[in-house]
Amino acid sequence: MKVQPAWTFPTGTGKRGALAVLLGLTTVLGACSKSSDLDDDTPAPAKSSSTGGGDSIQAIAKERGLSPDDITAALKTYTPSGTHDPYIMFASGGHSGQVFAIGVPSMRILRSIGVFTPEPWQGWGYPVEKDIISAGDSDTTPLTWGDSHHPAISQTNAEYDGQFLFINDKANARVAVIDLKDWMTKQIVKNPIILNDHGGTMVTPNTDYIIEGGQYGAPLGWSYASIDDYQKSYRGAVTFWKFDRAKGRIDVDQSFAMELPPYGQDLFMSGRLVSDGWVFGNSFNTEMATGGDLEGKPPMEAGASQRDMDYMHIINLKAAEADFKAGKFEKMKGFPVIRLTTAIQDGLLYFAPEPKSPHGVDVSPKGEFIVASGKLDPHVTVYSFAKIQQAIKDKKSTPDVFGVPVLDYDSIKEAQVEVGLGPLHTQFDDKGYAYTSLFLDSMVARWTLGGNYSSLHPEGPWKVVTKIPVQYNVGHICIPGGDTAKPDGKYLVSLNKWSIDRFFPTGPLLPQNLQLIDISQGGDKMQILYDLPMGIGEPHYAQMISADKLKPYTVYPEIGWDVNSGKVDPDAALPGKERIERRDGAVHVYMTAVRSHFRPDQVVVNKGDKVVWHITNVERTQDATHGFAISGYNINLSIEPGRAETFTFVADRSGVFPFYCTEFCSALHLEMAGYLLVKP
Ligand code: RUQ
Ligand code: CUA
Repeated sequence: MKVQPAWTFPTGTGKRGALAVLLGLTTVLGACSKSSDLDDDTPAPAKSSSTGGGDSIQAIAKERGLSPDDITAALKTYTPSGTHDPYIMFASGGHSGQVFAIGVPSMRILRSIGVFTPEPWQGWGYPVEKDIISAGDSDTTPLTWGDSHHPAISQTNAEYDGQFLFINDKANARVAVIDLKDWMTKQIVKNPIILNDHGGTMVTPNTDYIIEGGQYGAPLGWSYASIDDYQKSYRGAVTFWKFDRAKGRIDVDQSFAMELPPYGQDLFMSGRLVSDGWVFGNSFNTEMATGGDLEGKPPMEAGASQRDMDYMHIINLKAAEADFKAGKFEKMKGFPVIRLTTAIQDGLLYFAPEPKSPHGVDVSPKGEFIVASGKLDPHVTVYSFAKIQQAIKDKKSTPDVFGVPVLDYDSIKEAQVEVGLGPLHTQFDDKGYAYTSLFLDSMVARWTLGGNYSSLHPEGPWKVVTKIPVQYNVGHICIPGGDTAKPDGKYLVSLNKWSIDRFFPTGPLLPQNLQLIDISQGGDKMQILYDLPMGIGEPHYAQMISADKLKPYTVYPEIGWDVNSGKVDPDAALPGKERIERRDGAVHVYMTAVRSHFRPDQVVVNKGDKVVWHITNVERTQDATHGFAISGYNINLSIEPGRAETFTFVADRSGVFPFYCTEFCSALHLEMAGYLLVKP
């Protein structure tokens, strides 16, 4: 299919003049270009220095079939070599198990971060971080992948602080902590009572807790119960992982869970400012459908979408924390769980009816509204936190089958906004607009918030202002700070699930399409600027932060740095002290790496020896990373400047095994090698 340029040159004015007029670019062109002499066959206006470069842009635009909109989009995203992006977006990798960092607006992929899946380029899991990855192993099965879904940047006072990044693994109910000083995963915790999660990770406004909601109802603690006993024996849960910021780790001993009905909990979101201390979550299977299609029962998805209303979960986290500290919990697999009966009795849990198979639950910047999207309802429903509090006080509720108070819908509803088909997720900007992704419509709707935001809108409150088509099947959307008290309304990224005709078909498996949209102007103006094909994973959600809030190391602070403890390893290999010694029944190798050699470059052991190998990159130069690989032993490390690593293996195969540096680090990179000799 040939694409026609949407725009042709007006006649009579000369292409260059027309282009400049259309783009309003006269001064830009004049300021940065020399006079041109390109293949323009219309008489050019007088060659003055103010319009001198127009011909070349015009010729390129013509040749490439670019419209004025294309050209403005290019100008808004082009990031000249050597300049940096003002925003960094962290996107989950879906079932690749990783996280991707992307510069915005250039949409250049800057890095992947190994999390739940071993990743050879970073040496992630070969063999050093195996213990971190395997922290979530189920009793018998080693895990080598995850389904990363929702990244969360740590917050201070309900704003991103750029210190840590958290992410969940839906497949195995794990939560990972990434330190944004070196962009490395430091910890993975496995939820001991649930097998999968979805409503994670979201953080409370000062990152006291990382929230992890479960998803599919199951007997808690990985136990067995007949599916016929679903209502009696199956449960949902939400877990509050306590974060110790000073240590940069989750403090498992201060963490707890709350038992919930088996309603298919979905996303969770923390309240903030006026709703600080409260947490909101969705559910989509209050029908408690269990499938059984072979037995003639309704299939899962039909069974789970029969009722008009499901329940938004409203949790008083402050009160739950007090109950936990008062010991009002039971231990399950050694993990504290506040039982459902306690949650009901102590007023920790309320429900709000929400139409129909809801998915996203999002809190407005100042925390006063909660927006729920029903996938099968063309509206988003907006609840007022103040009204929720009033209804709780007035006991305007009736119990559900488990006894959880269901608040009166009409008393707590603030508004319903008809946004379109398949609403999923909502983000907010700095101009009082909300944006909701529409999966079925393949659009993003911009609508006005009411309440305190009303004065910002001549259009009136709770009104759709415009919708922009995206390509195609959008899931999450991401605005810098779009889920914080301080959103920044310049860009929106639409994380589309299908890309169909957008790129050259890469076989039957196509990339995802992340589309960058300019939302800097209000009203009905939104413009798609760029398509980023993501061919290395399936991002679900992303969070974007102003780059100046990130303060990463350029090299590790000192030579011999242990990336896990965050200080110098007392047993690190150091320059001048390289050696091989036998002690405690093992061979200890102390090796340094520097351009362009390893010292020692010969290591001789006996077959069957246990080898403890310490290696330190002693470089102080930024980007002087060395790799380290031993052929035949599946050993592969990335050692950034200053970093010290230790790995252990049994030399169970005799032979001669070259080791070499895998990063093209210097002119003599190929010579950066040596031999491991294992004597029979
Ligand atoms: S969600 S399917 Cu975040 Cu829309 Cu996971
Ligand atoms: Cu070091 Cu190549």
